[in-house]
Amino acid sequence: MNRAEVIKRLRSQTVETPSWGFAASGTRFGTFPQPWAAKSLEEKLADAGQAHKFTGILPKVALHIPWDKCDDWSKGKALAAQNGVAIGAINPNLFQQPIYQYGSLCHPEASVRAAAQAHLSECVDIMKATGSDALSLWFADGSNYPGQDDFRARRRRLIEGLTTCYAKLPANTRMLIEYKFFEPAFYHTDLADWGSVALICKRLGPKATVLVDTGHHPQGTNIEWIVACLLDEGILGGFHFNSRKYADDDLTVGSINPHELFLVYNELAAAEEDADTAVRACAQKVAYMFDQCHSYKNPIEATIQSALAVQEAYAKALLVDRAALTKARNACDTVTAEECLKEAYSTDVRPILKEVREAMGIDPNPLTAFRASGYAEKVTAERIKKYGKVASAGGGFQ
Ligand code: AFD
Ligand code: MN
Ligand code: MN
Repeated sequence: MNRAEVIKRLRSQTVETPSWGFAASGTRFGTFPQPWAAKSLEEKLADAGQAHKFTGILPKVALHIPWDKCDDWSKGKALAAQNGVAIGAINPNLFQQPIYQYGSLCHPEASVRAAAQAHLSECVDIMKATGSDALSLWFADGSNYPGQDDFRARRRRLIEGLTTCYAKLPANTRMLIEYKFFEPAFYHTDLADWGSVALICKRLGPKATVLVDTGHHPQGTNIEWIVACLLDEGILGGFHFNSRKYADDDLTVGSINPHELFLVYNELAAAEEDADTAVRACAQKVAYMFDQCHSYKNPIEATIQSALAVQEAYAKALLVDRAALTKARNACDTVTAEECLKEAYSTDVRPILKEVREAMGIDPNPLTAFRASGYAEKVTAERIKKYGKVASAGGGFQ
């Protein structure tokens, strides 16, 4: 791909930020004081606006309901616009209320499933009010012990509930169904892997797609292969990008294994050029999103770091010599094929990214520029004044 085309692709790259990524976060062992953290939707949108202002590639913000509930969504949309961003995917919360202890759509009790369905309908209404084109679904449903519940009965209940929700999706929208192999359930999770979601998506129809959260796989899983399979089936809906060392750590994407991120982008870049129009269409519609928590970092700085990481990965993936790679693969020339990827991965893409940012009117060093802006210090002082010294939350070993 020539330099001009690479620059054109990089200028069109976008990733959605998670509203919850700007709020305070912690673990089940406690939440430490994060005085810079956003609490209100207003503050989250302001912080997301800063991340977009300094990177130019983060124009939309995914919301989590009820955390981000707004009594007038025309005001919510206007608030987003005032900060230079727009509302993105809507994430229902079917995992925090006590009634969901034994599941939501999979729950044995019809009244609990009805409550979950009502919440999904509420989120569909919010999609209509905000113009969101994606319902991002993660179910914590699962069990902790052998025999606790009937796997197939749960699966039937889940399919029934998703079928009902699917029928309510507004035109030109879709559901992104996320899988996760464990946590909070420890014995089984009802949507545990890409296959369990893909089978259900195929039953539901073309508006149902698979969401790949890069922290949701067992150690050593070949995520780039999963991405290739989902692209080939035309059911890859999107990503929740983050990094992990051991589990669903929600660390800054690219911080632990940037090579894996490059290999994922390599599959995406290849699919964007695929001869199969359905594969190309799927690749071009992928919803790129972060899903990260930053208890040790200023969330805006961490989000800027994340944007730089995905820009770097995509730039390198675009530099792969696809013709040489295909020729080497067809000749079973393993070393040459491998070297095609290594050549791209080892390319210093900072000069091309500098050119991209300058063309976009963005400081070539987004993190330095944000730090120099003084925004973090300003809002931290405001939030300490407004909320007082942030006490650490209860829960876990205190
Ligand atoms: C948790 C879950 C999942 C979900 C996210 C937002 O593991 O990744 O997408 O919360 O609801 O990280
Ligand atoms: Mn996720
Ligand atoms: Mn997760």
